[in-house]
Amino acid sequence: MRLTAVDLGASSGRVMVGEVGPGRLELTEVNRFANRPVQLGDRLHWDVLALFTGVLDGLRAAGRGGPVDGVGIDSWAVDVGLLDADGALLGNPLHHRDAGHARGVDQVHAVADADRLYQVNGLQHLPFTTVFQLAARRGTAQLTAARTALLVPDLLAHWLTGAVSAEVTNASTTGLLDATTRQWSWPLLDALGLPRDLLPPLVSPGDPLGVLTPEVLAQTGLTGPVPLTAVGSHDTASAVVGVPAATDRFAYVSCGTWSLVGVELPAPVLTGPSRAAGFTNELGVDGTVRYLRNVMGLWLLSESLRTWADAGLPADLGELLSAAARVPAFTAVVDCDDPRFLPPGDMPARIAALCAETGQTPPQSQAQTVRCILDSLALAYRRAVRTATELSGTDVEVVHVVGGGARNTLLMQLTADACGLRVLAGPVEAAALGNVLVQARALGAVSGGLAELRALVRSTQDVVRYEPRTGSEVAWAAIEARLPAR
Ligand code: ADP
Ligand code: LRH
Repeated sequence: MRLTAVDLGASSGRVMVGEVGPGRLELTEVNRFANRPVQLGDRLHWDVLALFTGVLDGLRAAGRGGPVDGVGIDSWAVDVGLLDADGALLGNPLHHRDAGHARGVDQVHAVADADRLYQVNGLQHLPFTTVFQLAARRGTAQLTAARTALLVPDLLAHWLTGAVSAEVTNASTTGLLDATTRQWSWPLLDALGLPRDLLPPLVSPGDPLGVLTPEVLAQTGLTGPVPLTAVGSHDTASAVVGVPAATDRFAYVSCGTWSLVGVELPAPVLTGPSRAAGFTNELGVDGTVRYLRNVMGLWLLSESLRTWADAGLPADLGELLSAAARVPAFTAVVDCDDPRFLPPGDMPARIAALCAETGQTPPQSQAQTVRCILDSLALAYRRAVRTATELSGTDVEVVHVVGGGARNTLLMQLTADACGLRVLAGPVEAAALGNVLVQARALGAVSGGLAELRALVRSTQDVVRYEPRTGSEVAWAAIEARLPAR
């Protein structure tokens, strides 16, 4: 079966063709396009129509290579497009890095304090979670006119097929889904004064969403009917499906612009210590719980590169990573999750400021800045993996790293050293693989549970192994003691 995965990340969108069958999983990229946020006045937006164009271009390219048997869409979480009563998009979706969302936090906490909210939605406090975004926009002309809020993959699915739905893995990131019942939390919505029908009916990965509209078929040159299947539409949910685990005892780092670090569980952990440690209970494919922590991730690095490029300084990723491998470790480490890193801006300056604040000598060169980022990320992964296992009462023997960051050999070795565990790095395109696998299973090309899907990934995709180096635990314990846990 020849299936198309649309996978939209914060840094790029990609359309991939997956050829899937028993013992077969081959992925080919047919379109990749930049995903560039647009600052308009004081608000930061996604250019969702440019992304839709990238999707159409990708579908057209997919069709040039052969028949397209199906499509699935996943993207980053949290952000929504608002539709009016005629189904028209009310402005571009706001980016979660927009500073204005935080205004909603107090409004939500006025109806459900942080403890209560965690009991309901089980999410790490992040100031941009959809519930805060919507609360901050109450009373605006836009939200008043809105009849439907669609998460980004659901919005694209709507434009491709007409379907109006909310796929549940991504719905679980909104803060409006009850982590226990896995249904929309009407009491929370009512307390916030948000209309219930703003939220569309929930669907699950594997559910059929419809077929591409005649307009889309005409625009892409595809021959219908082409079914769109709900996948783990949250990119992290699809990425976790694409983890090539051979055991249940694994932790994962979905390592892209964000790093999502955690374990897979059958049920949520909604305890006070879990909330205090900033752990989230998002839903995974097949009813699993993704018990994880959002770590600021390679955003620190990509924004540093952008800052340097704008200043006319060298900004080649490969060269800077090689240089970072040559500078001494642990010159300085920062708390990657400091909220000051969230918005776009001058990361090297912010890193230097944080080093000074914590009594450390700030990095003196670009290579030292990169090294500081990578050491700090590995430290954050160590803490998140250990805390996830402690709080969930699980035990892990290996850390799987998927996403673009799996290409970063220095970061992978540091992660193995910091966690004191074997790291298996790859596949880079785990989200697209998880996307096509869930489609393939729904359409009958493969069968089995997550273990069988992962076995197929394992037998077909390249993975690189990193072992912790002798003596690293002493060094990492010392470095951990230097920075208090958040
Ligand atoms: P997203 O899905 O959030 O857009 P990706 O999974 O595509 O993110 O990962 C992007 C990140 O992967 C980049 O910020 C970069 O740090 C890292 N990356 C990509 N290619 C390489 C490479 N060749 N070497 C090292 N790191 C890489
Ligand atoms: C990663 C991701 C992450 C969310 C963030 C908004 O791409 O989906 O899981 O928290 O984007």
